[in-house]
Amino acid sequence: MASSPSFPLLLFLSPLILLTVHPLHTPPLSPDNPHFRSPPPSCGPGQSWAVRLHARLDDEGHDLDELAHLVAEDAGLENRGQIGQLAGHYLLCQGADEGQRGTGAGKALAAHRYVAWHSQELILSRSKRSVAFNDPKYPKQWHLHNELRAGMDINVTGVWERNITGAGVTVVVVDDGVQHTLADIQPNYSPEGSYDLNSNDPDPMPHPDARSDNHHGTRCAGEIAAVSNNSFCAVGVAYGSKVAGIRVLDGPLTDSMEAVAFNKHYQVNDVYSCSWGPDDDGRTVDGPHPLGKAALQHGVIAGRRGFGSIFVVASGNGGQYNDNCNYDGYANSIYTVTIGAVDENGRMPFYAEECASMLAVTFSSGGRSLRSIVTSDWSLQEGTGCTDAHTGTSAAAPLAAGMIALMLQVRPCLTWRDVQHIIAYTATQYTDARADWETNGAGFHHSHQHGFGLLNAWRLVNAAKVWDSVPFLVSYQSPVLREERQILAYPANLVLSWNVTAADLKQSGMKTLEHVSMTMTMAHPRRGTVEIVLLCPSGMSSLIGARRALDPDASGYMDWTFSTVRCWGERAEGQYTLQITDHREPSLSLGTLNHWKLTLYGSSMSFQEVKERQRLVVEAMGGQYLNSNFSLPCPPGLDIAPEKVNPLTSNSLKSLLLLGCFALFWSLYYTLEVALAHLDLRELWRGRRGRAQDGFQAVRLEEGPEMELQLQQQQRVADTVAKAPLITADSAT
Ligand SMILES: *[C@@H]1O[C@H](CO)[C@@H](O)[C@H](O)[C@H]1NC(C)=O
Ligand SMILES: *[C@@H]1O[C@H](CO)[C@@H](O)[C@H](O)[C@H]1NC(C)=O
Ligand SMILES: *[C@@H]1O[C@H](CO)[C@@H](O)[C@H](O)[C@H]1NC(C)=O
Ligand SMILES: *[C@@H]1O[C@H](CO)[C@@H](O)[C@H](O)[C@H]1NC(C)=O
Ligand SMILES: *[C@@H]1O[C@H](CO)[C@@H](O)[C@H](O)[C@H]1NC(C)=O
Ligand SMILES: [Ca+2]
Ligand SMILES: [Ca+2]
Ligand SMILES: [Ca+2]
Repeated sequence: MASSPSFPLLLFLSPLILLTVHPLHTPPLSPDNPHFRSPPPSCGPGQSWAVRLHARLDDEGHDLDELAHLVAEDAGLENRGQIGQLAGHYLLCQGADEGQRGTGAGKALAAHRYVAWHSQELILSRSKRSVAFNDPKYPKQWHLHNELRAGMDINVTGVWERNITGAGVTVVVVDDGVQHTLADIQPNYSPEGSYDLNSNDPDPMPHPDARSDNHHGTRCAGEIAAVSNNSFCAVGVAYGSKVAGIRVLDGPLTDSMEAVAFNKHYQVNDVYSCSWGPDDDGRTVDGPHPLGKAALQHGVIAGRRGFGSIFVVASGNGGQYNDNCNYDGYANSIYTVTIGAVDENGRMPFYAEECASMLAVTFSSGGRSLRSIVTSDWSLQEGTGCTDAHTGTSAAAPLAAGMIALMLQVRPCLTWRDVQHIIAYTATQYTDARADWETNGAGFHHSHQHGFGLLNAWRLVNAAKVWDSVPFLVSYQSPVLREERQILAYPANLVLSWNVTAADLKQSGMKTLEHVSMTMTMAHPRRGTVEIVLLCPSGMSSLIGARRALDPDASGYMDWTFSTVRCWGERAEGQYTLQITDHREPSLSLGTLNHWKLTLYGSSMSFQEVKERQRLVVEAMGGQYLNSNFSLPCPPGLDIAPEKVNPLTSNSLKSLLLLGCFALFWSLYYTLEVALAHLDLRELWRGRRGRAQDGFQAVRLEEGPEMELQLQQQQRVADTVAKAPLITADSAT
């Protein structure tokens, strides 16, 4: 990707070096310190100076208070006394009419021998401290600022106060349309990023329908970018960003439509917010089909000038059916940011799905007595342009997309993997009875219910500000391991393992992990009773294959890929173990594990570098980098032509998509993927013969050298897939 492999360490260390010389670093005086914010009695805005005096007494034996007095006199300021409990720190004020002398005071302080450090109060943080919007529903948007339950919000107001609102970033809502004529959408609407794939025109305006439910995309768009302070409805997380719409869910969705949607205007659209997925009935195993997969991959390689499109997907609403997002190929893809939902108490709502590949959670609706999400709504049919009833993991994913827009404003060159890393480094753990928090070998906490934790806009943006791109992606693939072994009934376990040695990793240079995935083929009379646990070398366990009581399918799994993020940052080398057991009904026969394969994704980042980044992120949380005009350099990005494909001619589309995919993939990834065994290739080809009826694209894809595509699951369903928006049924709430 854009992260050049060779500029890492120096750049990476530069913030640390800067830190040591940067005056704002002095922790007690960071402008976020409450004492600094409200020093008693305060001066007028922009008229106060904070100073720290040299700790020692001077030769004449003055004490600190006397020194402060002298300093104030010399600088023409008035000493207002010590700041809070901070010995040696004083607040000095200048008169309101002395604006001219402000610069003089700064110079005097800078030159003064008693002064160790000084800073003029930031006008921005003072005058905009309390964001007071006149939008009538803003006070009800608890997910932005929760006064009832402290901490149960996305902590975004401090980011806004620093004028970080998503400016320059475009988020596209891939859904059933966006009503862009609303007062809360229109000023932020991006027609350049929009398209209507259901009607094949550039305008994604939703169409009224019999059930009056094509309001979904508009609601998601409002959560992201509803205009602030316009006396109308609500406020979006990134109200300074642009929002586009791709209308694709209002009608039958095909693989090629999905592929077009994922790359549509991908030099305009930075973040793709997808609040939908395969059926959440607790028995479906499905994901992107070959073209959709190729488009996701192409998007992270070529989108955003090569920094990679950010695909945000919802974890799914099948909680009450025991569904698990590892059976959802969008949610367990390495290319997507998978977001789950928690209610305003931080609890997992009844509808929310869990899985080992979930990155993080953010807020949405909960039980009947809990508040839902207040956002824009369409004004067609019964809509009023505003709603307080947006629900489901559908409502969570757009909040995450909005937060990512804030991150991209402060650091536009973050790659798609940087965004995932920053989420892992900053999401917060909290106490919840249902969460099975575990800390992995690299110190990251994760729970199957909450991912790495709650997204926090303040933490995300501060980390983004100091984040230097991670080294490029590398992968390792084991050979296909033929087993043909019976899956034992619980409490017995089929235990399989594979050792990844230093020599195995030498070629790719992989040191630490990101995603770990396992692709398997299994025959079983009722696959929902099988449970699969993956152990990483550290001993960290992931429930990658959860039991699903409602899944009676008798065809087992055919090359299904499970994945986990729970080993993030750990050392890649060592023994990986699978534990498979069957909580079967005694009447049924035993299943058989035919073959499996391990794939590791990671980078050449060393374990020590992971630890250093963790330290840097902790250090950045004070806000000192955001407040100063600190900035890391950004590489320029690739010059990639906007997609020239006419979605109507699907053949030319496919060729182009794949060609582009191959070219870039070869240049960037080839060396990393060489470990793929040829045996493996033949294996998969044999396995997929006879699926010609499955569609034109299959043959083409398989002939290509494209590596990832070989991981594709066999799709038994037709090209037209039912895609349900992830909203919870009102009857169920
Ligand atoms: C919102 O607009 C009002 C005027 O209607 C203005 O006084 C206020 O400062 C604005 N608030 C923000 C946060 O911009
Ligand atoms: C929330 O943001 C504020 C800055 O606005 C910061 O001081 C505070 O530490 C953040 N809280 C959490 C829990 O991150
Ligand atoms: C806030 O940011 C916007 C967009 O970057 C800019 O146009 C505006 O001048 C900024 N406002 C302040 C008060 O800095
Ligand atoms: C894998 O490594 C473990 C210890 O790390 C060792 O006990 C085991 O024998 C190894 N297995 C193989 C197949 O090399
Ligand atoms: C911020 O930038 C301005 C000019 O762009 C520069 O004069 C000033 O020294 C910088 N401040 C800090 C704290 O780096
Ligand atoms: Ca249209
Ligand atoms: Ca508004
Ligand atoms: Ca699901």
